[in-house]
Amino acid sequence: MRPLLRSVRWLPVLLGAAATLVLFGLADLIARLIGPNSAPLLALGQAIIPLTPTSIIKPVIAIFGDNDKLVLVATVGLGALVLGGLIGWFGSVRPRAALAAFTLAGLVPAVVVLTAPGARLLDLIPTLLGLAVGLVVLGVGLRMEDRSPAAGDAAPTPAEAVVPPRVTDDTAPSAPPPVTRLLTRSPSRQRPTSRRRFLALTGTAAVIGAIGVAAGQSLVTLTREAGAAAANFVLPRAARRARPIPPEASLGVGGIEPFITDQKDFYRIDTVLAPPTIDPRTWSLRIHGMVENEVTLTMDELLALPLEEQHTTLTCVSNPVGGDLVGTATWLGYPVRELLRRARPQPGADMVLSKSDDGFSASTPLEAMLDDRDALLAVGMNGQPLTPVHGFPARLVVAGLYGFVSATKWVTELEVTRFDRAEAYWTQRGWDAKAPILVASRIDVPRPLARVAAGTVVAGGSAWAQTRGIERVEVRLDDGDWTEAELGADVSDDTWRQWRAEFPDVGAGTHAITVRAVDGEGTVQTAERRESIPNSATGHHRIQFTVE
Ligand SMILES: Nc1nc2c(c(=O)[nH]1)N[C@H]1C(S)=C(S)[C@@H](COP(=O)(O)O)O[C@H]1N2
Ligand SMILES: [Mo]
Repeated sequence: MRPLLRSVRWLPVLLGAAATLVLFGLADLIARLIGPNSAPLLALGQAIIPLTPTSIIKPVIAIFGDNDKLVLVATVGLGALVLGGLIGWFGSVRPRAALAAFTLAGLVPAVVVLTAPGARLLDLIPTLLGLAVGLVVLGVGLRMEDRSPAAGDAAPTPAEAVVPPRVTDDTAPSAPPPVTRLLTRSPSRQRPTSRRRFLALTGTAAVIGAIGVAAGQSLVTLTREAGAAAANFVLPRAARRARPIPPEASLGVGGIEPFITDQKDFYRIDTVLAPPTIDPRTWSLRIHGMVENEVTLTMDELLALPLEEQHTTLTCVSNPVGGDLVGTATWLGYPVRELLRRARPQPGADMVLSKSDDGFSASTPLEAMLDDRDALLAVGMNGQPLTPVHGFPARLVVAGLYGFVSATKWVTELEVTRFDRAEAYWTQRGWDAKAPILVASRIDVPRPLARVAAGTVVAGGSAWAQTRGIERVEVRLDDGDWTEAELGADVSDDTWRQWRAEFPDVGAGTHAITVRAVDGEGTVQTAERRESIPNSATGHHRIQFTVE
C-alpha cells in the first residue's frame, strides 16, 4: 500500500476533486436563480432516494434521524469528489481522455435534472455552466501540471537521479548544454513556482466551490422563506378552538421535551431534499376515484371554511425505541370527513390514497378519515402557517396512524380507492399498508450514561398511544418491581402524556431505568424487541446512568 500511495500523484487527484467542487458549487449557486430542482447535487440525491433499498434506509434513519438528508447529500457529494479525483489522476496520464470522462460524468447529473418530474430545459443551465467552468479548471490545471518538471513522476526519474549529465552530453552531442538544461528543467528553479501556481489554482478553485456551496445553501433558505412570505399567507382564526393546554400537562422536570413541540424543533421525515415550493394561490386539492361527486377545493375555499384546532401527537414509524421522531403540535385545519361527505365515497371503497405532487403517497383507511378523530386537512401548526418542510400550504394530520400512512404533506390529491387496488409509497417498500400507532414510552431524563448525584434520582419522559390515550406509565430501577409513575394532565387521547418518577436513596454505581406504558384500552407496551419494519420498532426504553 505504502509504495502505491507514494507513487500516486496527488496534485492531479486534488485538481479533479476541485473541478468537481467547482461544478457542483457553481451550479448550486446558479440554481438559486433558476429553481431548486435545477441543482445537480440535490437532483442526484433526490433521484437516489426512491431507489435506495429499505435495508439501507432503515439503519440510516435509525442512526441519523432527520439528518438523513444531510447524510445522503454528503455521501453523494463525497462520491462525486472521489470520482472527480480519479478522473484527475487519470488526467495526469491521458489529459484529453480525462476531460472527456469529466464531461461524460458531468452529463449524468444533467440527465438526472432533466428527467426529474416537472423539469424544464432551463433547469439544465446550472449543471452545464458548472460543468463548463469545471472543465476549464481541470483543463488549465492539467496543462500546468503537465508543463511542470514533475510531469511523469512525483520524484526525479531514476534516470535523472542516477545518470550524471556528463554521460548524456557524451552520447548526445546535439543535446542542449547542461547549463541551458539546468535553467529550463532544474527542479530547484521551476518546480516550486509551477507548483505554487498550481496549488494556488487548485486552492482558489476549491475555495470558489466551497463558497458556492455555502452561498447556495443560505440562498436556498432565503428563497424558501421569501417564497412563503411572498405568498402573503394569512392564517384565518379557528372557528372551533382547542382547549388550551393546562399547565399541569407539563410536570416541570428539566430535560423532558416540552408538551408542544416548536415548529422549528419538530422532527422532519420525508422523501424530498428540497420541499416543493407551492403557491397557495394555485394550490388545489382534488378528491376523486371511487366517489359519486369529484370535488376540487382551492385555498381560498378552504380558508373560508370553519376551521378547527386540535392538539395531536405525530409519530414516525421509523422512530427507534427511545427516539425523537415524535412531536406534538396544535394543528388548524378542516375535517377531511366533511370534504369526503361532499365527494360521497362509493360502497366498497375502504382506502384514501393521499398524494403530494412530489410523488409521495399514503394509504389511510377510509374509516379513519370519517370517524370522530377528526382527521384534518391542516394549514396551521402552533398558530403559524405550515413551514415549507412541514407541508406548506396544506397537509393531512390523522391521529393514531403513523405519518407514512396518514400525514401527507404538500397534499394535492385524495383518491378514494381500495386496499386491494392501490399501494402507497412505503408499502411498496416493505412497510404495512395499515399502521395504527402502538403504545410507546420514552425516558428523557436522566440522559443515557448521565452521571447524577447520590440521593433521590428523578426520571421523566413521555408516553403516547394516540386515539386510545395513556392510562398508566410504569418504571423500574434495575431489576426491581414496576412502580407507577406520576402523569401529567390528560390533554386528549390524541396527545402524549408526560410522566415523572422518583427513586429515593439510589446507591453509587451504575444503574438502569426502564419504562413501559399502558394505553386506554389496557394494552401494556410490549417488551419484545422488534425493528421498525413493517410497523414500528417495539421494546421497552431502558437507559443506564451512574450515581456518583
Ligand atoms: N409529501 C410527503 N408527505 C409526507 C412524507 C413524505 O415523505 N412526503 N413523509 C411522511 C412521514 S413518514 C412522516 S413520519 C410525516 C412527518 O411529518 P413532519 O416531517 O412534519 O414531522 O410526514 C409524512 N408525510
Ligand atoms: Mo414516518
